[in-house]
Amino acid sequence: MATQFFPDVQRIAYEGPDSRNPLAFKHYDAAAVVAGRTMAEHLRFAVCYWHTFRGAGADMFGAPTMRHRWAGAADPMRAAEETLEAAFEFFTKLGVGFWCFHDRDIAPEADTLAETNRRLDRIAALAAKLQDDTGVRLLWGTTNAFSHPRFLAGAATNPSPAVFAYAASQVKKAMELTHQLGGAGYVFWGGREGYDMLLNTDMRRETAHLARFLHMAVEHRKRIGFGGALYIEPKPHEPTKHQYDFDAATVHAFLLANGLEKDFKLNIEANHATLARHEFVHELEYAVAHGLLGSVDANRGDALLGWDTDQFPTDVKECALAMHTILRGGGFTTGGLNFDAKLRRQSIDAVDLFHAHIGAMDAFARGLRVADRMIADGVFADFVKQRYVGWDGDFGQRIENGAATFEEMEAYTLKHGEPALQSGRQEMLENLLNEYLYSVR
Ligand code: XUL
Ligand code: CO
Repeated sequence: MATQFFPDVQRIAYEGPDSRNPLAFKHYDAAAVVAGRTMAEHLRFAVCYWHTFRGAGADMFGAPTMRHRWAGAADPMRAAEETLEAAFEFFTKLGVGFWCFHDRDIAPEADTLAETNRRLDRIAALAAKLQDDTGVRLLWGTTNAFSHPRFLAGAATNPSPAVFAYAASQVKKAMELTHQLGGAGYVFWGGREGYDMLLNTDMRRETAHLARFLHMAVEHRKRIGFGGALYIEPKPHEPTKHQYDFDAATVHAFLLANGLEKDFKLNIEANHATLARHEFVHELEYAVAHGLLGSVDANRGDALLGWDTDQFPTDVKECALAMHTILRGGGFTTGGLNFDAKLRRQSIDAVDLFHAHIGAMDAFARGLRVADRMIADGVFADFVKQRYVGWDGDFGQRIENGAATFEEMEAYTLKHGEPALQSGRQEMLENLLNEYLYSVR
């Protein structure tokens, strides 16, 4: 591919931990084998199209600060094509295996649905060609049913069935394109599926409509033979005051209540977890515990700002704990680590996009190595096993298997008296984690 949009950057190489080259990997060595798989296979990095190529630094208080070379064409379709070409040049130079998009990121919306879909077909044909040329694959596709004013009161949960129908038409098309491009998954993030006030909202009806919408999506997936996974991405609030897909546990309950639990897995986003006042690893652990881990939107928030800042993940400890849970859950199958993250408003150069992704990939590569050592040594797992050892005996097993009664519990307690206490050893384990974090290179 001719270098056009990032002429100053060559393919990013792995140079090892002693390198001081900001445009090289210090830890991410795609072909290095960790626990039987290459780093590339474990981490399945994806670049997101929306922030990386369509974001330009605008915030609630100010205009865009970045002038992207690829966004300058006067004809919006030409600009869309150039953006896609720039994106594939970037994916290739960075050395990521995957990308993710929303329908409205890749092709500008036209005046009618029919014309919008024609534009999407034209861009998807170019995407298919660029995928073939580069070997970069689609991790997942999704629909933007939250930016256009028609979605001011939500999409599937809108008070109007006409808006529900519009959103369904969009998902239909975006899922078909994802299928056509060989996508490994399809994401549902309920952009405005929630409410701003309850006095104007029929919550029971709205959530029932959301379930119906998802059932219709499952039926369409079967009809077109799309074999990719379907994911729901929880988020507690923002843009609405309350989003129905609040967190992993809320979505799980919703899926179970509506007979959808076999058809959906979760796309866990770090910054959405923290907005729900959970640690990122809590959401992952919940998903793994219930067989729901699908994919991850890898980013981070800012503890002092408290909104969805979508920063690039650079906290090695957070990445290590995340990988510790992901690896113990068997690792990714269809999913991966999608950088749903954007540059800070003052990072205005194209090279900043490389710095951001290189740092994030290195942070996860270090996290992977740390997690692998933690698991291989077995110290944390042994501690947990020992902590629950009482449950492995006859008495504990009778309870776990459902054979025991409250009468038996009372008889046991009367006989054995006060239970022995044991320390949870939190500080010892925190110290140990630091040893793993700072001794592994
Ligand atoms: C919004 C968010 C979305 C989804 C896809 O907070 O995370 O970008 O990942 O719609
Ligand atoms: Co996301």
